[in-house]
Amino acid sequence: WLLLQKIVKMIKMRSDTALLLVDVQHDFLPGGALAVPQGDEILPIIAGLQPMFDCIIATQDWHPAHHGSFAANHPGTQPGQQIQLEGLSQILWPIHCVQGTPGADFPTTLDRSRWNAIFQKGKNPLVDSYSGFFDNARRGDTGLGDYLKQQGIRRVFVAGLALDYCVKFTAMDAVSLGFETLLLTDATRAVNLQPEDGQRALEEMKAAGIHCLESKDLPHYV
Ligand code: VGL
Ligand code: ZN
Repeated sequence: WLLLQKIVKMIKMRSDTALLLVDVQHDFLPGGALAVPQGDEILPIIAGLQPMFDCIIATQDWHPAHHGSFAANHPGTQPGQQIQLEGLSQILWPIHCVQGTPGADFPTTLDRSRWNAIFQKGKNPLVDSYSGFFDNARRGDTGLGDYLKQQGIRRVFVAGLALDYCVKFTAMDAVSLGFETLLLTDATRAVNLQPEDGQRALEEMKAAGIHCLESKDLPHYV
């Protein structure tokens, strides 16, 4: 038992490190309103990652029913179409992650008791919010950046859904705020409205200084 404890301790990340779980919610999983293909494959991987981290933060897409990113709120439009929303280019989505609905909740297979905080985003109906830090206009701030700094976090590992939207935007904001940012490529999946979107997101992230790795390589980053 002591030996086991020792091994578990050995694979703990340093205390300046956090795991950021982006929008791991029912509506982004198979069967959900905005299902990400193979999104469920990341669940056992995340479950395996969690014990290595003492600081785990989840983000939660949390829209009012009248949110401007929903095609249903713009008569005559379809999901996937692009519009201008308050001067910003906006892709229209199916109704998803409405506050208080089961689709906005987290799967019970994830041990939420080990999460230090949940940051909700997308509450302002006039602007979408892909990133866990700022809205797409970069005006609204969820407080996640200040929270991480207060906790002494300097390095973040990012996982979740979807790679080409909320994961990319969250990781890009993290690196822009000065956090060493690493993407766990096996613990994310892309929507791929266009077939290459996921691949393009990876390239953009690498160009911004985000390091990409697989979970199996985490022991090299303790
Ligand atoms: C997301 C589209 C709309 C995401 C959220 O979590 O990637 N994508 N809202
Ligand atoms: Zn959303």
